[in-house]
Amino acid sequence: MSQFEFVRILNENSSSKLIVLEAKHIEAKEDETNSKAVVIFEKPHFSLDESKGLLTVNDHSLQFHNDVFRKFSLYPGKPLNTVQGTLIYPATDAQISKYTFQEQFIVDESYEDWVNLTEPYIKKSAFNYQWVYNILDHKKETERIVLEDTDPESGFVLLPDMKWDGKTVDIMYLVAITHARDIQSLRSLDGDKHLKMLQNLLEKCLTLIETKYNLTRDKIRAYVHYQPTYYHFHVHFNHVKNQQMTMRDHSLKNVIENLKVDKDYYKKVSLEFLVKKNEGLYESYKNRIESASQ
Ligand code: M7G
Repeated sequence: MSQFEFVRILNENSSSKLIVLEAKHIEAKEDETNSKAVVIFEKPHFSLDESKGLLTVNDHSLQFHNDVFRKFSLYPGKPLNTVQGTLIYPATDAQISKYTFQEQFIVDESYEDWVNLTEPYIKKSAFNYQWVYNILDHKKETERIVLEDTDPESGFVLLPDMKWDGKTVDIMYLVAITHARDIQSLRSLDGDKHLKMLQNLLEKCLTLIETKYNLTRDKIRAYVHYQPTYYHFHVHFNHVKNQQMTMRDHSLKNVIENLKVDKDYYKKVSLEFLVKKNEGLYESYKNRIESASQ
């Protein structure tokens, strides 16, 4: 981190105790394009042991005292003063944009909109899926894999999401990535082709998580994002306590049920999603959004 200097705040969130900065490499030349970084600082979740340790911290100052209410600032040492840092370097403009606070709009996307506006944007953007292929090809994060089904059509790799420390079960966050490389998103799903794969993935991942993390399945949320950031099909697995539900979440169980009712369900329904003003996809829907606000 000391190789980077502050450029600007991209976002901050007081409820999740998070700040996102743009930084640049200290040795970067003025016109160098590859020198930008995104740095995320987060105050980590407290474990029971840590909170016991905090009770014994002597170094503190009293902020106020009123009747039975006292508020302190505590100054603990290691490891209780840990701050988690995530570094994305070099960061593309798209990544910087993704982490920058922006006005948001709801788009109601019909299947025709997907074909005419969204999919062309995805093709044009030529997203980089290297991290996904590195995992599927066992080139990176191999030791973090907790389950793999190697079947090229119905198989997947399950591993801790980048956002999880891999330890605190209350904030469990795993991601299952399909071996099939041609499923972009919910819109690609076809009941005839993909139902077995989805059922296989859901059942095997839930069974593994139940055993490995000692959780019952009513504590595990399995869902797909629409729109995702990465258009290679993957499923998020969270502890119900972790992560607020968002508009992007589509429960995998519901997805399976919808495809059972109609194999072309996701080629018929309209799907709502949020788009930020600084995202590439906003441009595709700009006319519609602007004319709605006039
Ligand atoms: P998404 O729904 O496409 O986008 O999910 P989101 O990031 O907006 O949720 C992709 C998921 O993959 C996210 O939960 C990321 O945290 C996770 N992820 C992204 N990268 C680059 C990595 C990585 O390199 N390793 C792992 N294990 N997870 C990643």
